[in-house]
Parts: sequence; C-alpha cells; structure tokens
Amino acid sequence: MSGVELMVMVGSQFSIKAMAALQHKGVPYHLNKVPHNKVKRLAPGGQVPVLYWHGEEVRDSTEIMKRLDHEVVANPLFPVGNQDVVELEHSIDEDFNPFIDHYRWVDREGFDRSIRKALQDTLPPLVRTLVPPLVYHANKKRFLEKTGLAGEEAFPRLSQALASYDRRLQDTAYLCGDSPTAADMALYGMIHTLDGDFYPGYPGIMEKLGATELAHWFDGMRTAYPIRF
Ligand SMILES: N[C@@H](CCC(=O)N[C@@H](CS)C(=O)NCC(=O)O)C(=O)O
Repeated sequence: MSGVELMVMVGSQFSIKAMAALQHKGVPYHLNKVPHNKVKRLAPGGQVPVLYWHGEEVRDSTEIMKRLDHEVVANPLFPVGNQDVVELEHSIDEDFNPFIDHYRWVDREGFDRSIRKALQDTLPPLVRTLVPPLVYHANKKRFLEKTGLAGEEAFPRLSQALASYDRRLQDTAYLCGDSPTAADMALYGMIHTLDGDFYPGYPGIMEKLGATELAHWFDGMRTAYPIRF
C-alpha cells in the first residue's frame, strides 16, 4: 500500500485527534471508516485510529502524532524539550477521557443523547428501538469499571477539568502556548464528543460552566481543523 491512510471510527475522539494532527501537518490522507461493530475484528489491536504511513502501520493516536513529527518537521506537535505538552497530552488521554466514556456509556441521559441516537441513525427501522437499551445494559458495567467514576462525582470532576483548561486559555491562544500542539489535538477530539459535532454526550456544558475561553478555542480549532467523516 502506498500513500497515507487513517483507519477510524465515525465520531471517535481518538480518531478526530489523529485527523486534526494530519491536517496540522499538512499531510493529505485517505480515510478508512470501520463500522462500530467491526472495529475489534478489523483494526489491528482492536482499536482505532491506526495510521498506515506508506504501508507501515502505526497504532495509537499519541504514537501517530510522534510519527508525524518524525516524518514532517514543520508545525511540531511535540515541540522538542516541551515537557508540558507531553504531560498535558497524556493527562487528557488518561484523566479526561473517562468523562467522555461516562457521558456516552454510563450516564443514561448522556447515552440517550449520544450512542442511542447514533445507533438509531444506523440501525434498520425494525430493531431501532429494541437494540439501544440492550447495548446500554451490555456496556454500562464495563465502562463503569473502566472509568471508576460514580454518578455523583462525575459532574463536579468534569467541571473542574474543564475550568482548568479554560484558565490555561485565558493566558495563551492554545493550551501550551501560542501554537497548537499535541495537547490541543487531544482535547479537540474529546470536546467534539462531549459538546461538539458528533452525537455529544453533554451538549451545552461549556456554556453552562461559563467556559468562554474554551468555547472560543474550540470554535477556532473547528475552523482550523474541520472534521468530516
Ligand atoms: N490509546 C488509544 C485509544 C484508542 C481508543 O480507545 N479507541 C476507541 C475508539 S475512541 C476504540 O477503538 N474502541 C474500540 C472498541 O472499544 O470497540 C489511542 O490513543 O489511540
């Protein structure tokens, strides 16, 4: 295989992150969309995104960004020696991602707004109402264990995290300074699935919390790195 291909799942936060990173690097790519129920079977390692760089496979969105920096020097995603970017990108993936899982898979209203709607838009009419509750019950426990977030603590902790990003953006245009980095790509994917364009689990939360800098940053990222599946 030649050229650059990205294997993704529609609406996946880590896929959006990798798509934005490729745009940031100015790398044209072909999108390979894997249906939700086939990711485990078709994606190497059972997860997306996967990058194929001229036939060579790179798994994991963080590794993809490192590889892009290696191949294309301009517009570094991980500027050399900048530990703040490394730590923030890691923390967004590890500490913030559980909120996305919570508001998509555990919180019932969040599930109804996001995954249930996504399923209803893709399932045949006959099973459209039957399948979503089964999917909810089959996955809730798994995600509850994975996130470790109980219902009442999710919202205050999510609010704190969003407020901390908002504070960072009061001083600089991007999370780690005046240029977008890997940390911005990571949060961009997450916000899209929480309060953005892809069946958001908690629409309106930035407005509700008065996170105006974050909302402004998100609008700018959306314009700079439009995501279309
Ligand atoms: N650490 C991985 C996480 C990737 C990940 O969790 N991908 C999810 C989609 S957002 C996935 O492929 N899930 C497949 C499944 O659970 O069936 C990365 O950064 O790429």
